[in-house]
Amino acid sequence: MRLSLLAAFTAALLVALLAPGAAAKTVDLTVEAREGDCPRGTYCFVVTSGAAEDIAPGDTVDVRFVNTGDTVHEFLAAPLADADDGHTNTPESVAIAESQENMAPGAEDNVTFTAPEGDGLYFWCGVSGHESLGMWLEVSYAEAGDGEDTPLPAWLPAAAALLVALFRRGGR
Ligand SMILES: [Cu+2]
Repeated sequence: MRLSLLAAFTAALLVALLAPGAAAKTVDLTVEAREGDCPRGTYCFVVTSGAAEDIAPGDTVDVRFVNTGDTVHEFLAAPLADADDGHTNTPESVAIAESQENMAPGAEDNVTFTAPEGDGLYFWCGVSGHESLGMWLEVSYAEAGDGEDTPLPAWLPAAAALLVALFRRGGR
């Protein structure tokens, strides 16, 4: 009885360790709306904190959006596949999350959503003309198996094999 409990516990532990893909997590990002100091274009969104590259489908994405510019901006998020290829007029109708509209200079807002299935996310400013000035950002999802998984301890397979052997002997 004691052995079978131990084996069951070990089996549960193995399943937890070997299960593909870590459980959904929360990724906190700070995204700044800028009107200069941009990698491309005049305007831009820049991730100033948080690991956007770690986002995977099913994760909770918690964005702190900060308008550091001198005019109004707003934040929208959509599945990457729904973005306008030319980065000029992605329709607001494809947004899965959005900040307050026309946020004043210096204003902040928090936007939380669940990352949908697909290749990634698209963030853009919904104020007319701003997307075409460069105020957009593409975020590709983390590749499966990247990062978060806990590596297996080297002794675990041997311990599991031993326990299974003991369990089989004890069960007869
Ligand atoms: Cu804007």
